[in-house]
Parts: sequence; structure tokens; C-alpha cells
Amino acid sequence: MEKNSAQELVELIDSAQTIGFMTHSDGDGDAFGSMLGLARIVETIGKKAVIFSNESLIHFFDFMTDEIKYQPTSEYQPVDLLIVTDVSQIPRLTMPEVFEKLQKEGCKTAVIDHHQASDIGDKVDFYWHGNDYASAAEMVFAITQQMQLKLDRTTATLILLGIESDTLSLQNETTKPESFLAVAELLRQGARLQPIIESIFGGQPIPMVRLLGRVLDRLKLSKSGIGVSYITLQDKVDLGLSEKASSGVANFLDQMKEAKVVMVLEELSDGITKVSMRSNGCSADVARLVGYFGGGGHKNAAGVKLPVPLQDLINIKLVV
Ligand SMILES: [Mn+2]
Repeated sequence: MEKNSAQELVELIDSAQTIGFMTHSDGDGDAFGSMLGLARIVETIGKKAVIFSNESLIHFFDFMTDEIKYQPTSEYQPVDLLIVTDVSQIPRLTMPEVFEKLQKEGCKTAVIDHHQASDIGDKVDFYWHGNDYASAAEMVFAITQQMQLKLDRTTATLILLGIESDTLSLQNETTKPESFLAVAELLRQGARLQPIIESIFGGQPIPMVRLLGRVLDRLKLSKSGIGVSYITLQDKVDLGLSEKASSGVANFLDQMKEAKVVMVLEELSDGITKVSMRSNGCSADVARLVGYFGGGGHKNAAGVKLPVPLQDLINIKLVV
């Protein structure tokens, strides 16, 4: 009988003693949820888990920081196996240089991802491309099913948070019947839905609301339904915002009835601009579009960092 991908990954995990984990930069709920959930799973079967990251946890996880005990390392250290979750391109990793060094030192690398295909599969020892999964966290859930593991509340909640955030609480187009089944089983295993909903969808802190005000003031909507706005570095200084904000802002603008595609430009340091795109209002494939510029994501939600100053981008006149 042919092995399925979850089974193959479980065998890889079994053959390793120390396992490293990494995800994509600007980590979202699914990135952290899938990575930290899987790290806890390997710990429960007696392995040592090392989280490689130079990022702090995003506020979605505030309600569970005490139980997670997030202690990543931003330095190289040897591990037997590195598992990367929710990433389709090496440059998108939080620490691509650590990834490369690990590979050079003979560490096995495995990727589990649900983004549109890229060439990452050619560069690693194991690649599970679950493009029919709505979140990487759901793939992690499939691994726990394969292992026939009973999860603790914290692990179940981490995985559920990943699913809820990537599917906008089981509402977007990528949501499958299997997503509902996974959520049902996670709830049965003790996952806490209410604090997740509260932290992801239950209102924004005041600085974020004020930022939305500024973004709405600047919003331009073209005749064909393309909505564009932007966030400056000064906005974040004025409002005391530390996190990258364009993804949340883009999700908010995506609710506009008149907009087919929304684009939020966020000024980062060193002349870099992050572009977050959403297209839940139509069938446009924004992952394909940003793919031409080295970005990635999903059909209706994608992003890219461009080496172009914000000012140059907002001066471009939309003619569509
Ligand atoms: Mn994801």
C-alpha cells in the first residue's frame, strides 16, 4: 500500500531526536499555530524541539502566552531534522540563512505547505504540498490523526487558531468539509474556540482602529473596483504600532462591497514596501499576480515585499 504524506512525515519524525521548526516571516496565525502545534506534538513523543525564529508572537496568541512558553532561537544550532510549515519559498522563511546552514551541515529538511506550488519541493528532502488544505494547521491536524494522538488543550488550541485565522473562521473559499471535521475533532479534544474568535475577530485595539481611520481617508477605489490605500512608517510611530499591519487592514478593506480587489501598501524601513492583496470579491488570482514579483500566497489573499519606496508606488495612477 502506498504511504500517504502524513505517514511519511511521521516516519521522518520517528527517525530524528532533535527537530527544528521554522515558518514564514511576518508570521500569521497559521504560521505560528502550525509550527508551535507541531513542535508540541513532537515533544509529547519524547523529541527535543527547537523553534528557529527572530520574530515575537503576534497578538492573536496573547491569551495563551503563559501556556505556550514561546522561546525561539535566532541562532544556528544543529538539529537532525528541520520541519518548515506554511512556506512556499525559501526567501520567505524567517531565517533563510539558518535553513541553508542546516542543509549544508547535513540536516534533513521537510516542508508542509498549502500555498500555491513553488519550487521549494526541489530544494528539500520531503515536501508535502497539501494544496487542497485550507491551512497548514489542518495538515498538522492530519499528522496527529496519523499518529493517533490525543492532544492536550494547548496543542489543540494552537492548531485550531491556525485553522480559524487562515479560513476567516471557516468562511472563505478555501474552507472544505474536512476543515469543519478537523475543527469539530479539535473542539472535542479540548481546543478553546471562544478566546480564539475574540483575539482574531473580536475588535481591534485603539491604535489599530485609528490606523484604519487614516487608511480609509486615503482609500481610492477605481471604476473597475480596485481599492488601494497605504500605511506609512510615520503612522506606526504616531500610533505606537509595532506589528506589521497591512494584512489586517487588507482583510478589513476586503469587506467593501464595491471592491473586487484591494491592495494595501505598507512602508517598511530601507525603502521596502509590503503589498497585501485580497480578492474575495471576485475570481482574480492575486497569488499569481504577486508571484511575478517574487511574492506568494493564496488565490484570494497574497502579498509581496517590493524594493520600491512607498512614495513611488502611491504616485502611480490607476487607469483601470
Ligand atoms: Mn497558511
